[in-house]
Amino acid sequence: MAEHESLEFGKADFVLLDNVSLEEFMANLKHRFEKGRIYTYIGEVVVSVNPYRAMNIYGRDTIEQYKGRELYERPPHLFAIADAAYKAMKRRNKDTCIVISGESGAGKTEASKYIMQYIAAITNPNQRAEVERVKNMLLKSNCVLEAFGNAKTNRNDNSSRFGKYMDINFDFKGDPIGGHINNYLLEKSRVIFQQEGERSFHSFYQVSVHFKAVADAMKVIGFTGDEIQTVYKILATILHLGNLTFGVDGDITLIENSKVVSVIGDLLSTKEDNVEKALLYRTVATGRDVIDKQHTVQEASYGRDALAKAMYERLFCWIVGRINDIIEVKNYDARVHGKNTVIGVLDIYGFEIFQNNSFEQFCINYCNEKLQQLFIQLVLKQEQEEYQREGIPWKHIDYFNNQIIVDLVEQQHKGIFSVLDEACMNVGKVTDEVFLQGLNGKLAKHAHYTSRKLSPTDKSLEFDRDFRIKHYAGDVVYSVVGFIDKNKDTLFQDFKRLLYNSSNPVLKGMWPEGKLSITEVTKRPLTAATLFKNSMISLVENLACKEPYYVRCIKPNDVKSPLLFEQERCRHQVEYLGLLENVRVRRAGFAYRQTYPRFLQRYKMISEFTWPNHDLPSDKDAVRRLLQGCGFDHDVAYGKTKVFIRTPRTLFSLEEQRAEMVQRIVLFLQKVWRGTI
Ligand code: AOV
Ligand code: MG
Repeated sequence: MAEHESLEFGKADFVLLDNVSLEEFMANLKHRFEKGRIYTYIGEVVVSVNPYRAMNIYGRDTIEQYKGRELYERPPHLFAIADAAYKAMKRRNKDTCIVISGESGAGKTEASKYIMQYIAAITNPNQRAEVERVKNMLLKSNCVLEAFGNAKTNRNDNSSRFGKYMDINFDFKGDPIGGHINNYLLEKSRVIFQQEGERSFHSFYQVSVHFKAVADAMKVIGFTGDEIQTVYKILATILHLGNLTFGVDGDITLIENSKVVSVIGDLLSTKEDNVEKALLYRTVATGRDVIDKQHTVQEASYGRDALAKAMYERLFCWIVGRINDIIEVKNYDARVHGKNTVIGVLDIYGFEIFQNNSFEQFCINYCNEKLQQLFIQLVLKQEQEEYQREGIPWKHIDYFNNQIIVDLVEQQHKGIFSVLDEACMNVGKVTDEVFLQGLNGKLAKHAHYTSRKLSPTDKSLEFDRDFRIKHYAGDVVYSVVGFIDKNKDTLFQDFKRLLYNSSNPVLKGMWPEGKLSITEVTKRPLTAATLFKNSMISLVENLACKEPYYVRCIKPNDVKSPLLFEQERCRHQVEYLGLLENVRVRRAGFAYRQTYPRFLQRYKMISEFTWPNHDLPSDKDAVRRLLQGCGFDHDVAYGKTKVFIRTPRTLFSLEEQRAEMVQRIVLFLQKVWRGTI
């Protein structure tokens, strides 16, 4: 049984539902949400519903209740999952990971923070100073990354606009000794453009308001004063770039508000003239000559925006890099200290649909497809492997496999990313329309792709430049406008040189490739799509070789209300997350499993053969004897190390018998104390 929570709160584990139907699943989810129970298990997976209110369930006392306990011993909680991942790592010397998924605003980032806090709280019992330092930094780094990588969107006021995977390294004692952060594609276009109702990254609004908290966190982590000041200056530069406009005088392109240029020159510790030149001209190599080619107003504006985006992205990656320098494990000698193991925590940007969806949403949604695919594989694989390992036969359950959509995006030659890269490499005129034609040509018959051209009467495809993908989580209409530019992601070399030549060493250090002159730059850089695809593939490989724990987050409504459980909205998520299939797989197999010694520890008092101790050759024999005695032998399979119980009812019954015995023992002891025996 999942725990000792009263049935008044519904079923704490969906595998305990009387019938596995969508109706029952939804009724239980809703009932628990309304009773303030936001977590429910499916076996070892936690389903979480965003409460949109402060819950009093993350404090020190709660942490103590979960520490070192087994998953099923307490009401469902993130802490139990974190503890399970930690125990598995410590006991079995295995790398584990916690994968948190769900759509935008479902509660992934909050969950990842609670998990980190839990791990920090339960480790380092000896209060070693170095370990405390590491823990403090791991926690503080969150605050900095959120300031620079999160923003208000129409889906979430604190939406992650980058993907984050954090490894925490542990020594042989199980104490954190360092970490490493991998960040994935930051939505940098937000720096220059936000949809109505949205904002740029938090950092820009914190320049005067909250920046002290962020600057303090940076200081604690170990950023120097100069570094923090440079961060400010870069933010200010980007804000000023936003005010810069271009005009023409005859055939000369000029900057209309040249005062801004001098401010930028100061901020970047470089000459005003150099800034102006980089904004208005481009150095090109023609044969042996190198000439300065003047930009058109359009080119100059493009360059300015590209500079603002690139400076922010570079700043963000630099911050991550600096944090990594500081938190990375140093001087660890495995021969002395034993194996160094990790727990990885993944918190990405969730699936999202906006009024306008572009390249960024396409990448984000593809990332979610990849993770859904991983879930399908691992949750099924793990289950299958467990049965195989324990020598128990297993039965296949049908589910929607989204591999077809993953392929649609990432397949060589035929996939959308390939078509995009091909369009970008065209020698002739490269336009978004050419890309769309390429898609229509290659994917006309694909069940998950359509476009306005292919479905002219479809009302959801409003514009000629729209195409639609049937994602696992819903249909999304994307506009091809901007795909080519965003994929090429060109930043004129002149800007790189400008920043490299700054007399501010911190800024200079961020732009090492500015060292190259125009004639030395020959290689075509990888496109944004290819880089992202490669990073996703390696992320998935990395996760797949660890023992995974899952948190599946559900967003109860679109208005951030703590009271509203929008039935349809939730049902849709339950369906596309494959939660019902998850329950079925879990149940078609066995609802409950436990190692023989632990099983005995809990239930031995209900059988005369095992209480207080058994004299059978093995714990396995003892468990068999116990279950035969209760008449449950038919509902049970005996694996090599674990007993598997198929139906929850058997477990209920065992629990009832146990409760009865406990009561009898208590009464007996009371009598002994009172001296009536
Ligand atoms: P996300 O990470 O899943 O979205 P967040 O974790 O940022 O979503 O959650 C969105 C908001 O919901 C938070 O800012 C809180 O106000 C509230 N919330 C979430 N979880 C809890 C909780 N356990 N207790 C109280 N409030 C909560 V995105 O980053 O957009 O995909 O890209
Ligand atoms: Mg988030």
